[in-house]
Amino acid sequence: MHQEFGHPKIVVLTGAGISKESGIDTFRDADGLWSRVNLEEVATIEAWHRDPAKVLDFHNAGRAFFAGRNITPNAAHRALARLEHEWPAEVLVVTQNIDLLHEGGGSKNVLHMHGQAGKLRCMACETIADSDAELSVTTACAACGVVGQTRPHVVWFGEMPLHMDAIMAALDSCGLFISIGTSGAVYPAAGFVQHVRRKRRAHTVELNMERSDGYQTFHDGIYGPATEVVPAFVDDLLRGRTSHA
Ligand code: BJW
Repeated sequence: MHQEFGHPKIVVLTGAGISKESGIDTFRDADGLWSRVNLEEVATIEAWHRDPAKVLDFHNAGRAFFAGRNITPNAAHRALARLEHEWPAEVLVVTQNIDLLHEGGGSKNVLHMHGQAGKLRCMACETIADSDAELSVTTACAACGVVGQTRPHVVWFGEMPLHMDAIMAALDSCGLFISIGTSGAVYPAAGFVQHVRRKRRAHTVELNMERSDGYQTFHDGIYGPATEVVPAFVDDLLRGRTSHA
């Protein structure tokens, strides 16, 4: 059993909805990013090969957005940090978000499966560098000097998400899977709930503003703004007032 005195290991999958109340737009809501830009043109590996300047313009605009606002962790991020610190067994946050609000909220055990803001990667030498620099097709890699191959350290459609071995190992040993603020539209993250149910009968709960695409796969669903439902759910878990089996 992957439990510590009756407390299962927990994997929390988060998506853009958890950061919405911190001022960051989601992707697929009516006012989301994909209502304003064509994802095929800015967030696919094909787009990078076809028109890197356009992809980098999108990245630079996002970078300017973050820089111009005071974006801070909200009560949902802080509640997950509290869960990690007070739960007797391991709590891992697997986030699809590139923002660093989980870390800012105090979580230590976080994997960014779709990459991370503030990092760049060279397609020529694979060096990952901490940098928030604006990028253009004439940018040279600081490590290998190759021009035009430095890109944001994010995962586009058609690319393999990061940390998949560690994520699958955590899913295979968790007894409670919690999904927060994600539409369930993007794989492989959208398939994690089926995986944990099939593989080891973990209890599964979704917390979201509305039912996600795969809501019927979860045992339980709690709906409302993340800043309200996540702290209340964490409180209930820590006080033993909610079932995790
Ligand atoms: C609130 C709230 C509040 C609002 N409180 N909640 C055909 C079938 C199946 C799969 C495929 C297929 N063709 C291709 C694929 C694979 C493809 C895919 O899934 N496509 C689908 C669109 C069909 N996936 C990939 O290509 C991935 N790679 C891959 O699969 O590799 C192969 C592989 C195989 C086997 C194992 C492993 C790998 C890569 C996906 C890369 C995604 N990249 C992006 C962009 C990052 C770049 C950037 O940011 O610049 O990542 S896309 C975008 O979507 C971003 C997000 O992380 C991701 C998920 O979005 P998320 O977080 O769910 O946001 P939303 O907006 O969709 O939902 C927000 C939710 O919050 C909503 O439900 C709201 O209601 C809620 N909400 N306010 C609580 N206050």
